[in-house]
Amino acid sequence: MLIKIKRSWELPDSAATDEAFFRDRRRIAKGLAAGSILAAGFGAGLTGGSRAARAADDPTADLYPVPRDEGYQVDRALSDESDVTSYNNFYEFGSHKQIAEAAQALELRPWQIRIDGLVEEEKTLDIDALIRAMPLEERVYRHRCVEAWAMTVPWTGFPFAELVKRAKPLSKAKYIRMTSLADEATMPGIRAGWYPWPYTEALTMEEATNDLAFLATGLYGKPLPKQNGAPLREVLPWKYGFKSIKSIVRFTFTEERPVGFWEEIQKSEYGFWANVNPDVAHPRWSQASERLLSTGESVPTRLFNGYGEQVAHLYKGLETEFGDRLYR
Ligand SMILES: Nc1nc2c(c(=O)[nH]1)N[C@H]1C(S)=C(S)[C@@H](COP(=O)(O)O)O[C@H]1N2
Ligand SMILES: [Mo]
Repeated sequence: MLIKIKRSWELPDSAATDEAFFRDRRRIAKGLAAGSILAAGFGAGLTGGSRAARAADDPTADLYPVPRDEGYQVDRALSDESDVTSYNNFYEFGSHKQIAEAAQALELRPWQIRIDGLVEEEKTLDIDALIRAMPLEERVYRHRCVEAWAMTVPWTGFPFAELVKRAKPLSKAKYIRMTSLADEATMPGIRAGWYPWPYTEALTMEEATNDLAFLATGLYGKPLPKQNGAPLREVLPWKYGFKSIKSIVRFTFTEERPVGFWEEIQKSEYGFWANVNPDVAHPRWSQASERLLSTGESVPTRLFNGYGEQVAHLYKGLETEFGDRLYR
């Protein structure tokens, strides 16, 4: 069993806020003030309230809702919030869709994000300072799971490129690997499973800095629910859903292409690229159509999930090298 208990991002040198990372002084001041109030609140909660009561108080809740960027509208109706928050894939809490209740055990604070590997300076960031420093916006995106269900969701978050810029990667960095929290105490999937935890995913620097690549902190104008990958998850709308890794604790810049969780489990079914393509079947089912959450309607799947104009250029010429591996 491959279980990772030690969290390598929990370093003694972890500073609450890294000023060099957050250049905007005004935002830093706001973040720190809120942080101190939060610290006081947590202290009171520990002696008084239940864990559930404390979890309900998201320290970034005051930031929501944020204005929608109308440049990212799509031509189909939003899925119902109640479906998006109750039909989930989050294997850390179970290998079925009804994990929302179990996921409430996830402890969201304190939460730190480790940035390491091929960067000018490795860092550990406090999630609240990070979220407050980023330019938040709302984007409506299509989501297509490799299992052939799909949804349409208004995410709140910030461009992945904003994080990459501040991380100051070295020129030899070619890929970014992301790692989810793997906490035996709160995640039954990790205690019970033989999966290669922690969940990891990776993408190229060009993909991560593409305009569509998004890091979500919220959904439907509120902080991200735990079951949807709070406090920080990736959203890559042109790729199958398993690439959109949840509850991220670490971003590692690398020269070698990392092998993700699903690729390690079954390479022939879940490849590194995993770009949505209706013409390349999964070895066990067709990818030609998808079933929409909420309406149950079946609609044709689109190449790059309908985002070809923005991302097709990233894969020019790679067909000869990777063939249909680009699409599963
Ligand atoms: N850490 C982690 N991230 C994950 C998963 C997971 O099991 N664990 N499942 C993936 C899959 S297969 C999909 S379709 C989406 C589902 O996101 P949702 O539950 O918010 O709809 O999360 C992705 N990110
Ligand atoms: Mo998925």
